[in-house]
Amino acid sequence: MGADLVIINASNIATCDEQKNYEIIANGYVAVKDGIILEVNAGNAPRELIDNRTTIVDASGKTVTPGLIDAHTHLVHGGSRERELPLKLKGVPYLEILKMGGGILSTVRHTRSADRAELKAKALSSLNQMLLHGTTTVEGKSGYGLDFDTEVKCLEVARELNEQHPVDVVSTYMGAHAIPEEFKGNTQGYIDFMVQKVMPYVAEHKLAEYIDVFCEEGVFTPDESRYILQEGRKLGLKLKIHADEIIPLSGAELAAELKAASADHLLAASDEGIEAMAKAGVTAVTLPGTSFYLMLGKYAQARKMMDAGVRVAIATDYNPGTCPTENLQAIMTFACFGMKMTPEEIIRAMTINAAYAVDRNKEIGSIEPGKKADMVVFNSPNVEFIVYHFGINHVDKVIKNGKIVVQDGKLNF
Ligand code: IZC
Ligand code: ZN
Repeated sequence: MGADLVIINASNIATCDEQKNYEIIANGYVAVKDGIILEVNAGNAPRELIDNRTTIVDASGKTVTPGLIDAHTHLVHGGSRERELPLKLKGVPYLEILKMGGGILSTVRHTRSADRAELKAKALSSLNQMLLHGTTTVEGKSGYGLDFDTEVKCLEVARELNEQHPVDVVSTYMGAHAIPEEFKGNTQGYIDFMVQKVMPYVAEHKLAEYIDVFCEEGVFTPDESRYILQEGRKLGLKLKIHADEIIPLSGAELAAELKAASADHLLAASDEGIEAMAKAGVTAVTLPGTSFYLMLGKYAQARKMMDAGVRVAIATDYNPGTCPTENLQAIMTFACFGMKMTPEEIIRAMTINAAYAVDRNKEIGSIEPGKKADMVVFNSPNVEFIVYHFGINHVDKVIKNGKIVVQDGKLNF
């Protein structure tokens, strides 16, 4: 019996296989059976892999990578924030816009007033964009409802989309994204509300796998963040933290102390925090598109983190304020020029390293026998070209669980 699908003649296959030092195979093939990778190797596919029912994908002149994993997005939300552009251009800082009731709080108003169908249609359209650009697994946070009903509604929308759409959605509860207007001046009251009312429901109904906190000046302090995350852990949620995005608050140190799965942003992370993350095995999720979009003139020190032994992932941070794009390929270019990462490092950061950030490294993130057959075929002779020729979509095909779900750059499911 042959394989279900075989990719042949691939100019380059970036396997991202850790055991094989993330090898790149020139002129190779990949065989898939029952949605799982069967074989990947250099040369021609052995004859016994192919019978008259096998789908053949000719990848001459093309590059194959694992399906991209976007490990940090704010997927479900209402509205958009392009009207804040003039303020941004005048130099009003992000945290200032938030203090004025804009920013996240503006999206909270839009999200609360949107009905379920609207939220779902918008997030569905984002998932389609992600898939078209090569993303096969995405982490999605709540955090634009803040009240019980809207948070639950957004998490339920994410769950429905996970069931209905080819892209896998890993859900995170992020009620601790801002202090809602009804709790203004009463952060502790809001924390108690989350811990007593929302988090037990979210955990009991398995609406999220992770909990995340925006640990930032004017939002949640490190002590408040620690408390919220610890309460989440007691309920069985895994931990993520928005750490040291703008003001250094020792968020990286906190992530290490709590052995969080990931610490995200990290622009202002201290050297001690980076060291501590390396020791604790916390994955750094860097978000260079956000650095660009906030006009910070500063990127996370990915090179320093890698040298210190931290596993570095890269994600979009897709959200309506600080990085309104679903396109991980665009982020590759920001990562290269902003963080001085090589194209090979960038592909790993969006595949196997990102798989660690969502605790899926045993199932996805590399092209090796036994892993899920999530792969992208790029119209590109090598990985460098994808990063170099920027602002366009290089995707030819996306394969999800062994099925071709994007064909000739178009949705096919
Ligand atoms: O909507 O501004 N940083 N959360 C923390 C965001 C950015 C998203 C937003
Ligand atoms: Zn974020």
